[in-house]
Amino acid sequence: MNRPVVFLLGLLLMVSKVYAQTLTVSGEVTKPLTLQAAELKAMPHTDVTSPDRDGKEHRYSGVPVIELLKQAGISTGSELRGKHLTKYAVVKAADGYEVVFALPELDPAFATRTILLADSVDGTALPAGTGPYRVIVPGEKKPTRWVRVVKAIEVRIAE
Ligand SMILES: Nc1nc2c(c(=O)[nH]1)N[C@H]1C(S)=C(S)[C@@H](COP(=O)(O)O)O[C@H]1N2
Ligand SMILES: [Mo]
Repeated sequence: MNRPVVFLLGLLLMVSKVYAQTLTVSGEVTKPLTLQAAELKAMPHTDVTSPDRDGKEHRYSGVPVIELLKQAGISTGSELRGKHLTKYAVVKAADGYEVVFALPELDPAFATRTILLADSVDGTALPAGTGPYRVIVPGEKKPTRWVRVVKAIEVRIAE
């Protein structure tokens, strides 16, 4: 292959790699976000331990979903009342899979568990097909909402 072609292919690979690790937070927020991997990595991380499908405990590390929503400007804590209580977050994956969380499920002023956007398990990055980001819902009896390959979080308001 000639040099310009190799260069273009390399560029395409780089762009697609960056895109694959980008997370957007959009919808009914005051500051829509497009977070690059480096920005997410730099945010304060929290650990949660939860049994996996295999029944074994694993330690997940990541950013609490509520922190991402806060950065996008949603109302939390004592401000999470009235009309704000009709808001919910839709977590969307690369394969089109989507699940919903009501805001109080995510807000530490209400919830007893931390729902995490994890980027590592037991100290290593999540494998392809699961990561770079996966939602962890500790203690939930089914892993149905443990969304793999999260691409976007969209806040909506119930009609
Ligand atoms: N992106 C995405 N995440 C997903 C799913 C899916 O189809 N796509 N399935 C869910 C369901 S129904 C289950 S049971 C768990 C399975 O998790 P595992 O692949 O780690 O066993 O992933 C959840 N997360
Ligand atoms: Mo499932």
